[in-house]
Amino acid sequence: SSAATKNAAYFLLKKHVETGLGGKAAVETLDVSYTYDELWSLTSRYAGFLKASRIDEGDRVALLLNDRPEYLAMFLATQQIGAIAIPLNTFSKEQELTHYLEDSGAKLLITEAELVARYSVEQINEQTHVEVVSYEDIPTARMEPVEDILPVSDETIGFILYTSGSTGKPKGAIHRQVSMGFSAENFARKTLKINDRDRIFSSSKLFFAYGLGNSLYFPLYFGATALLCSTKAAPEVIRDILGQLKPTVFFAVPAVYRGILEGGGATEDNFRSVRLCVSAGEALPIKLAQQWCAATNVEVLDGIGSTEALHIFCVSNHSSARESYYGRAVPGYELCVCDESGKVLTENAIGELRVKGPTLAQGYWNNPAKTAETFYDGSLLTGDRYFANDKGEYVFVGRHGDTYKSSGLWVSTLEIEAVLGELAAVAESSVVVFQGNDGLLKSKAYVVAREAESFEDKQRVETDTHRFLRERLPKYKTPHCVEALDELPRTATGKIAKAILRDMAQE
Ligand code: 3SK
Repeated sequence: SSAATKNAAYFLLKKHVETGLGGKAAVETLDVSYTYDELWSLTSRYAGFLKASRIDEGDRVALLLNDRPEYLAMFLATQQIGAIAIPLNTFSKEQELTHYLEDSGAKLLITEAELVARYSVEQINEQTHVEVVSYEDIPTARMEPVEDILPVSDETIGFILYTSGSTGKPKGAIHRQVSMGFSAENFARKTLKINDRDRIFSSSKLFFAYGLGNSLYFPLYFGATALLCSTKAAPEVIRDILGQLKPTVFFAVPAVYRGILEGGGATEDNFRSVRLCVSAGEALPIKLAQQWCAATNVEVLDGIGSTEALHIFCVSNHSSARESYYGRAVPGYELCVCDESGKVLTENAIGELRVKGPTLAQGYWNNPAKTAETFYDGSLLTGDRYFANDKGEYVFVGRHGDTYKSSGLWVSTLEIEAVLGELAAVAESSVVVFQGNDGLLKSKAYVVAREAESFEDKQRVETDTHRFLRERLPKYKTPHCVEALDELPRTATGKIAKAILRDMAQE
């Protein structure tokens, strides 16, 4: 069945205007604030602009914007008229940008002056034939608002999120409009208890699947307030946001939690308005979760999600002492651990995690081969390695490539990283698997030393760390070597760039 109420522009925005919430703040930044009425007014004018630009149902509209209220309005305008939004990473290199635009066949790229200045628009234009418009140039005051909301069905595609796997070019995960409501109901309502009194801040940006939920469809679904920041969420910016905008729910990735802790910003006073913290993107080291909770007196939930699943499907709370990364299925999701043939494994056997749930992508845009590899029989094949324990918990052993067999026994790089977390001299670490010249898989530990300036200091940290690992771990689990770096390489979404470290480790 088709209905206008199934359209995300209705259930995230117009519904609140119709039910008397129009005067409430929908979105705030350190400089501006929009009520639900004002956000609807901007959205409907943007819908008018898209129509005037000959954007029809199913057309792709790429969004290369910093986190700002106009982003929410433009995204919702695409949904309102049945177009497909493509949020793009604002740190994209020109070649990546060209790939996203070409692969998606976007007709229009909405961007902003600051970002467009980084690229050669003529070249992009020549290669992709996309029309490039900065939001600052859209004459909203003169635009005729579109009041109607297109009726959509459960299958209507709302947006495509590009994700880089370990191999090949980034792939576009195709998501339905209704999935935003399902994720809000299952994770935001049932797990996080988000409600209309919440003020939500996410240091992860809207172009990232995690940030899109945190800053767009979670707050708007509940008539809560999204708190946005158009610049990088550096610790001093976060301090201002905490002080002035007083979030109640705080979303970040582990590197941000670590940065705030190390910069001395994780205090009860700074986080007084926050009732809940959420981490995702990569595993939150247990020690970090405990330090965070002790310093701020706010619990931090650790979620596992993926672009293909849209948001978090497995969640854990290891603020209390736990030894491993474990989680329980978010309501509405079914998890199982399978072998390569798809057979469900018994308790404690390591295999691949498969996920079923209402928010899985429909597949990858233009890529039936990768779709068939990743989506099978209604399940998402995550490539991540887990075992299920006897308490119904799923214990994370590592992402694809984080586990390997040494002397015939499974080794998880996460376990080695947890041991490294005990070393006071080590601020951060990442352990990667690589193939040695002898053809065998080995691991290498990269560490960032807390106070090591000179080459000699670093060498000492490497030797001490390796000795410590040899003492604490059986031989088959001990990394082949240790290297101290000034900092760990990171992806645009804040994850440790393991692919770069794997390349560096290759002998
Ligand atoms: O990449 C992830 O780990 C992730 C986590 C939560 C929500 C969405 C994503 C993509």
